[in-house]
Amino acid sequence: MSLTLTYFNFDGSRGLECRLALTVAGVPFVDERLTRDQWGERKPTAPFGGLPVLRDGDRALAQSNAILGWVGRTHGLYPTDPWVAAEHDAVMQSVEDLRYKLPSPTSDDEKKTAREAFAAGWLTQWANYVDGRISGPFLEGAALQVADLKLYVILRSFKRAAYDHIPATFFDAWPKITAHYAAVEAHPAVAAYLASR
Ligand SMILES: N[C@@H](CCC(=O)N[C@@H](CS)C(=O)NCC(=O)O)C(=O)O
Repeated sequence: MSLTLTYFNFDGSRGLECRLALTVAGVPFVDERLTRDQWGERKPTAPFGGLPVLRDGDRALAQSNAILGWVGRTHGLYPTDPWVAAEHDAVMQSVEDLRYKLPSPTSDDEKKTAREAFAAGWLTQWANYVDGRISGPFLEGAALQVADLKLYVILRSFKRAAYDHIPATFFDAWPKITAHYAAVEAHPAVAAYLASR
C-alpha cells in the first residue's frame, strides 16, 4: 500500500486532521501539497470537488471524516464498540457542522453581530455537549483516537484567533475541553509532528 494525502500547503483544518491521524497511526504517506493553480486543474476530477483526498494506487477517498474513519478503524484509533464509534462519528460530523455554520458575512459589522450570536448560541451548546462527552483527558479516557484529533484541530484554529469576533480564549470556560486540548498537543506523536512543521 502506497498512500498519498493531497491537500493545500496549509498546516490546519481538514488537511492537518488527516496528516495527524496518519502520523499518529504510524502510516507512511506522501504529503502532497497543492498550489491554488494546481488545485484548479485537479478539482474537476476530485471525488466531491474538495480536499483532502487520500489515494491508494487507483483508489481515491474523499471527505475528511471518511479518511479519518478509515485510518482510525484500520489502525486502532477508533472505538470498537459500535455505539461509541457512532458517537465519535457524531462528534466529527459536528465539527463539520461548525465549519459550515460559522457565519461569514462580508461586512465586518454584520460579521461581528452574527459571530457573537453564534458564539453565545450554537457554539456554546456545542461546547457544553463536547465538554460533557469527554471522559478525560481524551473522549474515551487514556486512548487518543481520530475524533480527538478532529476536535483538537478545530479548537486550535479558535485558539489562534482564526475567526474574527470570537476571542481566542472562548473555550477556556470549559475545563474538560481545555484539558483535552493540552493532552492532544502533548501526545508524543502529535507534539513531534507539530514541532517538525
Ligand atoms: N466535507 C468535506 C469538505 C471539503 C472542503 O470543502 N475542503 C476545502 C478545504 S478545507 C476545499 O477543498 N476547498 C477548496 C474548494 O472547495 O475548491 C470534507 O470534510 O472533506
